[in-house]
This record gives sequence, structure tokens and C-alpha cells, in this order.
Amino acid sequence: MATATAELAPAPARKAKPDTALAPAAPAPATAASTTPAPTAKPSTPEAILRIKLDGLYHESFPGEPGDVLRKRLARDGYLFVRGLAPKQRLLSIRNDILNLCAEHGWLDPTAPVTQGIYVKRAEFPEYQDEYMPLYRKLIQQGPFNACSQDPKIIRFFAKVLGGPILAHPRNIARISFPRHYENTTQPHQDFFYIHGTPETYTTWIPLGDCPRELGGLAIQEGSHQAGPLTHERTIGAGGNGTRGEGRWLGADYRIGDVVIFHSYTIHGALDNHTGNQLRLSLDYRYQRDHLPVDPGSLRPHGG
Ligand SMILES: O=C(O)CCC(=O)C(=O)O
Repeated sequence: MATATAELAPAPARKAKPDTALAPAAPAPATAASTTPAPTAKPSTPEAILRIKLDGLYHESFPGEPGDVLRKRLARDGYLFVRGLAPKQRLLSIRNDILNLCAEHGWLDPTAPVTQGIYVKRAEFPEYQDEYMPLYRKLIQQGPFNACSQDPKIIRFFAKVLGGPILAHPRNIARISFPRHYENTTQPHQDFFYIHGTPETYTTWIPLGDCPRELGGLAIQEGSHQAGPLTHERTIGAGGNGTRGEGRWLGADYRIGDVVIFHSYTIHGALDNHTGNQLRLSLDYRYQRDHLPVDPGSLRPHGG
């Protein structure tokens, strides 16, 4: 059984002493043999587990399919990919809110329209505690970002698939993935490692804008939920923990409104953002049946 207490972090740049509740990959802990490092020794950087490459595309599901068909597919594959389920206008408006924050914080190229999310050319990526978190704390207080997890179309879909009333976790998450910031690409992991509660919790990953493969969208390891909870090891990227599993990696060239929904044991991670200058923005909302156990952490704001 996984025992981590840290929640999956946004994708920040590393700092020497990260906040462990939200931190990206931290330096490897000192062992008994190395408790007195040479004064000049630098903390070691964890390695990536995998640079995910897609083996295929998702099997597509449709909002109008019967609940039992969707439920069986979710139980078999560990995910559902549904084009156009999320409300496009709400997503565009959240995207604009986040990009305006990025512009205020000097992260966007001032010569390009804000809506394009073009990262400003600078020597380093935003530093975690002093640059990323001040923006993220503002972001997670925004009304439209939080309200969208309760969107009736999404809730109705979950009620149909899970067969009854739904609890939408209030711990809503947004991510900003920087172009060619490969040391922060989310590594393969299971959300249950972070969220606990009932394993029958489902994350919905929603790109805030079209997200072709080169922009670094989410990928799923097909059927990997069937392995149950796995041990995780320190690695790079959001959350700083990852796992190794067997199975084909599936993904998509996402369009705005598309969602991928997956079980808390489903191994997933991100493709690298290979674009030269574009930010990839996305949301993670989580849902479960309302009578099942929920960890108190899932009821608190992310990064608050
Ligand atoms: O968007 C990402 O890079 C990671 C998202 C993720 O891992 C999650 O939703 O649990």
C-alpha cells in the first residue's frame, strides 16, 4: 500500500529546499554512509523514470453511451477518453484567466497575444517557491476555475458511469507545463499514491486549449489499474514520485473540451512539451461516489 502524504504538485522549477507538501522532485535523501557530505557536494537530482512515447491512441467513448457500457470499458481499460465533454467556453475563459496571471507575472512574451500563451524568452524557468507558488496561490482561488469542476455535464456523466450521486473533490488542480522544461515532465505514477480515500476515485484531465502531442498532453498506460497500488520511487517532475508498470502507452491529440478520465490506480504521466515556446495548461478534477471514503486532504485546496 502506498504511504506517501504529499499531494501531486504543480510543475514548478526546483528549489534547494522545496515545500514537501507540494514539492517537485527533491534531492535524494542522505544515507547513513553519506550524512557528512563534502561541503562542495551538490544534492543529486533524481532521474526520469521514462520519457513516455505513445504506442497508440485512446479508444474513444461517447457521452451518449449507456452507463453499463462505459462502466465496463472503464473497468477493462482503466480510462475513458471523451471528446467534447467539458464546456469549451468555460475552459477558454479559465485559460484566459490563467494566461492573464502569467502575463502579470512576466512569464509571457509581451509581443504575442496573451491568448496564445507564448512563454517569454528567459534564461531560467520560474523558480518554485518565490515565483511559481505566488502565481499558483492566486490561480487556485479563482472562482471559474473552481466552479468548473461542478459543471453539470461532467457531473451527470460521472453519475451515469459510477451509478449514483457524485462527490466532486474541492481540491482542484491546474498545471502549467513549460516548453522544453524536460526536468519537470510528469513521470508515470498512480494518483492513489497521493490521494488515498477510496481507490474508486477518478481523475479527469482536461487540457485548457487544443493540445497536440508535441505540446505534452497526458498519456495513460492501458489496463495498468489492474495491478493495484504500486510502490513509488523519487523521480523528477510534478509530485516527485513515480512508478514502473507494464502496458501500452496511449494518448491523443486533444482538442479543447476533450477529457480523459482514469481510475486512481491507472498509471499515467505526461509527454514532454517539445514546442519551442508554448505553455501547456490543464486541469485535474477528481470525482467519486459520495458515500465512499475520502481522505481529508482531498477536501482542502491544492497548494493553499
Ligand atoms: O498534467 C500533468 O502533467 C500531470 C497530470 C497528472 O498526473 C494527474 O492528473 O494526476
